[in-house]
Amino acid sequence: MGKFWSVFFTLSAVIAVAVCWYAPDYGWWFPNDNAEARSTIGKQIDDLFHLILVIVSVTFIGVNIALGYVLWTGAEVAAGGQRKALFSHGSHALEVIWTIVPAGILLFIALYQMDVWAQFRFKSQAPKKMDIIAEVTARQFEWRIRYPARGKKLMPTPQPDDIYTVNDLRVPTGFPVGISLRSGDVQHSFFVPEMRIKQDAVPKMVIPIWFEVTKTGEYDLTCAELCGWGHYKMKARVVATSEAEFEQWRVEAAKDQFFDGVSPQPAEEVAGQ
Ligand SMILES: [Cu+2]
Repeated sequence: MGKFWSVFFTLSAVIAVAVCWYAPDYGWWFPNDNAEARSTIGKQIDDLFHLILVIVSVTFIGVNIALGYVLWTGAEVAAGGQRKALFSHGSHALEVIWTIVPAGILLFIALYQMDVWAQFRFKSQAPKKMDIIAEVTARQFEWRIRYPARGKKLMPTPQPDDIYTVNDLRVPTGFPVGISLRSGDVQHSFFVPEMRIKQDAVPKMVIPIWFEVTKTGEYDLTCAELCGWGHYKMKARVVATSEAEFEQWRVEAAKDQFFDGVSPQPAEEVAGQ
């Protein structure tokens, strides 16, 4: 039986690597075709993920081969082979090595990812020319979004001509856009998997985030922080369009929102109501 487990643990490493290798072809990997991120920062985050995956894979394979070897030799001893069992009472040298090596690896990862992290999180590293296009307020269990009127800047407090949507975030593509993230109640997390953007929304804090969408399309926005019974349905969409389409949408959304049911609106739109 011992030999079975030694082969099992050694092979599990091989199978895990094979799965990682083939996963992108079968769509088991990140979202999107070819697992390609839909934001500029997303590509860098994927690179970091791959680096960590390589480190973890090498460690996993090494550990499983060692485990397989120990089980194999142990099984031979148990079966009454020539080899004698070795009793160990610990090794200082080994303990120092397996403390220093992981610590060194963690330190390396911490330093290596610093640039990407700073780009995403530090104001000084964010693009200089960037529009804050909307304020997103997470609440149990929906996303409330406030946009400034066309040609205006987003103010910290609501303005009479602001445009509102629920669970529908519109963003232009091709240049960096910013969002002010808030929470109306408990802690939530703004997560757009296709773009690899994730940021906690914390009560009483306004957290700026920015990203540059590289491809037009419709993406999922979900909550990645268990925030109550309705957490599972806290889903919205991000509609990424060209800048012209975004501006057009903003004009139409404002028109709809401020239509009082009486004042002039284009005849066909009124007829279509
Ligand atoms: Cu939530």
